[in-house]
Order: sequence, then structure tokens, then C-alpha cells
Amino acid sequence: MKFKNLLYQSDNRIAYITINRPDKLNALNALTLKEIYEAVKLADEDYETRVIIITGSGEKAFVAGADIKEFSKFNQIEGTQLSTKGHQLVFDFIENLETPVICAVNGYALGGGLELAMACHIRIASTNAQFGLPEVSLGLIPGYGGTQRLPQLIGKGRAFELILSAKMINAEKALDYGLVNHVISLEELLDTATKIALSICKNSSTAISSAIYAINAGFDVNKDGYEIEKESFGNCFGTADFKEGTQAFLKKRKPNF
Ligand code: CO8
Repeated sequence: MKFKNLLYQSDNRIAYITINRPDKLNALNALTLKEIYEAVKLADEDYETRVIIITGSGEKAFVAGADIKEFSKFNQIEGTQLSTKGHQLVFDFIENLETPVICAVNGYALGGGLELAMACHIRIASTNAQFGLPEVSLGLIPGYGGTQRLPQLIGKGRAFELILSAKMINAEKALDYGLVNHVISLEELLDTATKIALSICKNSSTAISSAIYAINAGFDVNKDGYEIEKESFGNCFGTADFKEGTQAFLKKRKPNF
């Protein structure tokens, strides 16, 4: 599949999706969002792919937000539609994907860029990364899940301060807040993401999908996370991976998932 604003590469069971509009700091316009959906779907549906890594092109920005130029003339209805479509097509889609997604934040992650990073399951950042939800400085609020996912990740008080002040925090502070799991030099960022991905690839993909489902259920007001854990745990007993994993342990060999 050919993309205009993305680079797509698949290697050793890992799909790499690079948002590629560096002259606009990889800002998310409608086409880019559509292509992110298509690329993520392509990777998820590829039986070979075990982990997806999303990053940005260039050394300055992961994604500097939704494309301000594109939505600057929108009215209320168009604004609501843009937000709703984005949630469904990209942000909720990624969060609930069966394939784990690692975000390698290589610079600015602002507005929709931070919201994209937060929709991913694991975030790592380069030392030059900057994080913020500056929407209130534009007369907006975060519209791609930021008001919900940021408090989940860093707590309500810190999220209030970050969103209401529109201030940016650096990578060290993001690590301290638990917004990212690791901070590494830009040169080592993708290698580190790949190492994490490979450590995931070794494990049962069906169990990993169930774990994602159960963890997310705990943050969904319409679901009972504990009930879903019990049910998903039970379902694992019916899988080939459960047989392989337990047999491998008992026979003192490595499992072949
Ligand atoms: N949208 C469109 N273009 C952008 C964006 C953006 N978010 N960010 C940067 N660009 C463009 C600039 O316009 C510039 O283009 P050009 O060369 O054609 O003028 C180019 O990228 C380079 O940017 P700068 O010259 O500004 O680079 P600096 O190094 O001087 O500054 C900053 C870097 C600080 C990151 C600065 O570019 C900036 O402040 N960008 C905007 C950050 C921002 O406000 N992001 C939030 C956007 S709103 C949002 O994400 C809402 C999400 C929810 C939407 C829900 C649906 C409505």
C-alpha cells in the first residue's frame, strides 16, 4: 500500500509507521489521520506483525498537533465531526487494537500528537522530546482523547495544570510523571523501541491481545474490568498458545508462539 504522508516498513515481525510531513512538524491533517488508520489496520491484519512502532520523521517533532490551518475555519458541527471521526478512526482504534503499539516520541508531541502517543500502549521518548496539550491557547480543548487519557496516565491534578496552562514539559518531567516509560538519546530511540518490541514478540500474541483488552476494560466506565479479566483469563485456557506455553515450561524448553 502506498502512502503520501507516512512511511511504512515491516521487519522481523515489527511494523514501523513513520509520520512523514517534517516541513509541517508532522501535523495531523485529514489525509495523515486516514493514512495512520490504514497503516495501523494493515499492520494489525498482517498475521506476521506482532508489534507496531509509530514515530515521526525528522529530528524536531513527533507530531506538533492537529493541522491548525486545516481546521481553522471549521464551525461547531465540523469541529464535532472532526473530533468524533478522529476518535473512532485513529485514537480509540489504536488503544483497542489487538496488536500492541509502541510510540517512539522523537521531538514535539503536542495537542493531537500527544493524544496519539497516549492512545498507544507504550511510550518512549528521546531526550529532546517536549510534551503538551496547548489547545486552550487556541481557544480549544483537547479533542482527540487528551482530557481523558492524560489524567489516566499522570493523575488529575497534573493533567489540570498541563491542560489549563498549555505549558510544555520536557522528556525528564514526562518520565517523572509516568507519561513515558523511558527516555533515550534520539540516536538510540528506534533501537530501544525495537528491543522492547522484540521482548513482546517472544510472548503469546493471543494472551497479549487479551491483556490489552482487560487492561483497557478497567478504564471503560461501561465495563467491569475485573469481570473481563476473569472471562479473558478463562478464555486463554482454550488457546493453542496456552498449551504451547505450559508444555514448553514443563518440558524445560522455550515456547514457540
Ligand atoms: N498545524 C499546522 N502546521 C503546523 C503545526 C500544526 N499543529 N505545527 C507546526 N506547523 C507548521 C508551521 O506552521 C510551520 O509551517 P510553515 O513553515 O509553512 O510556516 C512549520 O510547521 C514549522 O513550524 P514552526 O516554524 O512554528 O517551528 P518552530 O520551531 O518555530 O516552533 C512549535 C515549533 C513550537 C511546535 C510550533 O510549530 C507550534 O507551536 N506549533 C503548534 C503547536 C500546537 O498548538 N499544537 C496543537 C494543535 S491543536 C490540536 O492538536 C487539537 C487536537 C484535537 C483536535 C480535535 C479535532 C478538532
